[in-house]
Amino acid sequence: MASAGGVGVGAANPPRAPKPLGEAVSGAPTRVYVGLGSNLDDPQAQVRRAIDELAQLPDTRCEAVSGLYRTPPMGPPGQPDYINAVAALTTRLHPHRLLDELQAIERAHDRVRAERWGPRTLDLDILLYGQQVLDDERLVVPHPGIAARAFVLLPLAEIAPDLLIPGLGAPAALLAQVNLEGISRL
Ligand code: A4P
Ligand code: MG
Repeated sequence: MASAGGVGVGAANPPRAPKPLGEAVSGAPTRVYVGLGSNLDDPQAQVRRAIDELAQLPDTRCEAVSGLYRTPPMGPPGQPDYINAVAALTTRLHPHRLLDELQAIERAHDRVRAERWGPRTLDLDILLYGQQVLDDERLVVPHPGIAARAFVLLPLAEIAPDLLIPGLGAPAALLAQVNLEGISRL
């Protein structure tokens, strides 16, 4: 998949000069998993567009993307089914800078923050940032919902079944403990 991370080669597409490492950029490329979800305004198109946008993030390369899954909503009743997917990225962006970029993508999809777990055009969650464990006012990683949510575990297990989730184990093992009812892969 296309990368904006300066990996292009050849005269027509010379590598970008490396950006200076500042506070907002971490030194080491880190494998990150991002969960995508949408249940408004053509959710499939929202998710597909967001996958392209993730691949364009600075200092970031998209390594793998799961299939798209139709999933029953968790949260307030009466909302449409969701489309969910997971993307594996390699990024040099610091976790908070990555969150800023993800929230900018959400805003570009006209995401309105109304009620918790309410319907949305696009939700982007940092599921994992390497093996880091973070817990501050803006960011909790691994994402606290991972272990209990089939709509996260199924696409995650598809692209990284044996991944070690700090404190939790592997997606494939966690998957055995959640309810997969009503979920279909598109
Ligand atoms: N935040 C903290 N940790 C993270 C993280 N690891 N990744 C903070 C992203 N954001 C993180 O998020 C609220 C705040 O969480 C952010 O400002 C960020 O600083 P939000 O997206 O504004 O609010 P929300 O999404 O309504 O709340 P929450 O608790 O994050 O919900 P979730 O966990 O994102 O779940 N049903 C199905 N089938 N599929 C879905 O994808 N998604 C949700 C939302 C509900 N039901 C769903 C699905
Ligand atoms: Mg969220």
